[in-house]
Amino acid sequence: MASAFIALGCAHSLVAQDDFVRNFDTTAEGPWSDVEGTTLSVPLVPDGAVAVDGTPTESEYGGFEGVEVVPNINGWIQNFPGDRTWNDAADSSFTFWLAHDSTYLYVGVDVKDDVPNSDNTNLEFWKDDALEFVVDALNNRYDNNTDNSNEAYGGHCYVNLEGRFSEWDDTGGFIARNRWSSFVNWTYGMTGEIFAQGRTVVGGWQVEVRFAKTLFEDPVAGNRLENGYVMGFNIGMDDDDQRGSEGATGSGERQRDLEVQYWWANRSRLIGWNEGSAQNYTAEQIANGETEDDFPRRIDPAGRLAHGGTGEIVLAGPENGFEITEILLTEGGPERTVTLTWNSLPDMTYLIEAADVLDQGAFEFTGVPVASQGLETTTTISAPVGDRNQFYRIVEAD
Ligand SMILES: [Ca+2]
Ligand SMILES: [Ca+2]
Ligand SMILES: [Ca+2]
Ligand SMILES: [Ca+2]
Repeated sequence: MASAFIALGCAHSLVAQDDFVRNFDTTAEGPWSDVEGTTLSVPLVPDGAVAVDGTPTESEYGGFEGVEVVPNINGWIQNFPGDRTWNDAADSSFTFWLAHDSTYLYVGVDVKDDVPNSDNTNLEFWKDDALEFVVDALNNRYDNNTDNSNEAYGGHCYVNLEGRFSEWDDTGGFIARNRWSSFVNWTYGMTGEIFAQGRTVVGGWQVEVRFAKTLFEDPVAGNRLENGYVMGFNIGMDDDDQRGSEGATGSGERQRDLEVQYWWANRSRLIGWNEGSAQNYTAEQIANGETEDDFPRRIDPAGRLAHGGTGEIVLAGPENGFEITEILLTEGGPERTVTLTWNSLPDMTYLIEAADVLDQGAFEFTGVPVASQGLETTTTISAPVGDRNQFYRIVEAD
């Protein structure tokens, strides 16, 4: 009786997961639309520290804490194809790491996937096991479609599980279509502006991608990917489990090769906000959020490829390291307080420690742990009264 009951339970949960990806509310807010949760600080690492060899290690990526994306936990699920299907994290989920050096932006990805497969051509890598990227290089957050906006810098592209690039003609060695960083005369390869290396591993596959910063730097705008520059960035996943009819090796039991497509970020965006409407506003008006009154803001299920749906990455500079940036002593009444501000990482918890003398062994925890408030965190604690020194240090708790 016990084993029959367990078998029934398993069958039921498989059906439930398929229902979940088909009934997923593509307009709902969630971790994918949380602004703080979809803002990541990208560590600056020494030139050449990342080996693009298909094996991402945490140390290569400057201690960046890998971001895991799972469809039913925090990934936004595309409402296509109609018979989309997903079982569990072992069927498809991924963890990604980001880092940059003086020349390149790096993305390392570890993918859980039960059936690694790529049997379509570069232009159709979305029908294979592939990563998708959307880059909003100037972070204008337009409500556009990067499949037809032919971005001058950035845009939409795919990298398959072998590390091959959607916009490149592997045979001819030239750009296959001009919709990705179309103002840049880029090449793909070990010495090119784009290079990636992938390999299958037990339970899935791993890829590392290297993008030259020049792909995203507009000489007219003068943006440089350094020292805290903020850029729109999104990463998505396509799963082909060799059961479709579109590639060379599928079994044909499904019509589509694509079983599920999901994204790390899909933020709400100003519907209709585009290059044309931006000309009616000054940079100051945009910065002050005056556009919020003139355009409705929501998540657009059909707009997953828009700039406005992307998350944001902050290209940390050497001065964006972990340090206390401000100390403020407030006196008055019987109480004295000190307000500390420091550069923080999202999702981190911090401990404030204090000492009477500047001696590493003298520091003691002052009280309650402080949850990160994003890329900058501030907290106020009581300070000792009287004419004496007090030293503070901030410690990462996890
Ligand atoms: Ca590596
Ligand atoms: Ca799979
Ligand atoms: Ca395929
Ligand atoms: Ca697969």
